[in-house]
Amino acid sequence: MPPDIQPNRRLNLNNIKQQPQEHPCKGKVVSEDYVEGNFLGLPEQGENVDVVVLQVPYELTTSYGQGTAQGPAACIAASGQVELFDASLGQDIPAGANIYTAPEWDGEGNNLGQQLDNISGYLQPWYIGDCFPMVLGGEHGILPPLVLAAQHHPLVDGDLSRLTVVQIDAHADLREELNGETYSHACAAGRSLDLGIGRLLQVGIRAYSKQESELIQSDERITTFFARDIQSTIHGKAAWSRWLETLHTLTGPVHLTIDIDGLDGSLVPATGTPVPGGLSFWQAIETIEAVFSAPDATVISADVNEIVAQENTPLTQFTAAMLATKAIAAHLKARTEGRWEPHGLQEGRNRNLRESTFFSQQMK
Ligand SMILES: [Mn+2]
Repeated sequence: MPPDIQPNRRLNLNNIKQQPQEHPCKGKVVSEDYVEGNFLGLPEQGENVDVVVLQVPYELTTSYGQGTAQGPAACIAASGQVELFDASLGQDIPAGANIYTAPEWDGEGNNLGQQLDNISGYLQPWYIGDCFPMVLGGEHGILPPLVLAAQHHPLVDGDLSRLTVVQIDAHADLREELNGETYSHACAAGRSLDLGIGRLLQVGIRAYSKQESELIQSDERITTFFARDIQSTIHGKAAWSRWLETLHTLTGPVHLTIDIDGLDGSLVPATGTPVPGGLSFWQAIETIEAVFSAPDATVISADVNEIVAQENTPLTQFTAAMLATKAIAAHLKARTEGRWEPHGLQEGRNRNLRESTFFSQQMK
């Protein structure tokens, strides 16, 4: 494809690690301030942090595919290709905000419990309410340590029953254990319920066990919109409207967790367990926009997980980068419309890891 019909490209997709290219149409460098290693290539602006991009390259229990440990970095590299203009926001990201890409989680911990504690300790300093954490994973097993960190958010205030988790996923992630591991990514939502979250809303679910099906029926904290229903050729539109209406009625603090395998497998072929029959890209976007625009809820954080670096084409990591960008744009819109306000004083960039022994204790 000749370069002169790619006017929107900020970086060449096939050379995402290279320096910014000359813009083929306008004859100038359009991203001269592009910073490699930063989400969207955005330069840093001062000490205050409005949105923090946190990377958790965690992979311990992925059952089928491999490679989630490289996912966050691949997603950040691919984000250089994402347009900064968001039509719903009506302006370019960062829209006056400071988006800070923090150093990635260092992977420390000699066993599963210590690693989960370390993830929680890495995330917790960003959950004091002065900024919006956008977490890139890493396998879905990061969700319980994230929820543990989120209890320190002022709107949760130590009472996780106030927190709603909205989950885009192919899998219910409600298993008691997988291959003997109770903190497997296949148990991420179940362990979050065990931690005490008040409500779990799931969409895109199409791979689940009998036991998970029974739990969905019996546990009134769980509301599940199955992929089969929302994609039905006859009743799909009505089911999709009900999903969006359900999101509109959200109240209190909300965390949005996006397992990219919730999207149709054709969009994210490199993720650990791609599954056919999932959400379209626009259904994922509509879900993100609906969660962030719920009038009585505050989205305190979001994650995009199970990202794997796809070779030959960056489709998987690029799709993940677009979802994370949409979440950031939707957060910035919520700020401008008064649905998100900072709590407490701005603490800047240098935040010390918090000690956690919760998961180590659980596994004793
Ligand atoms: Mn999952």
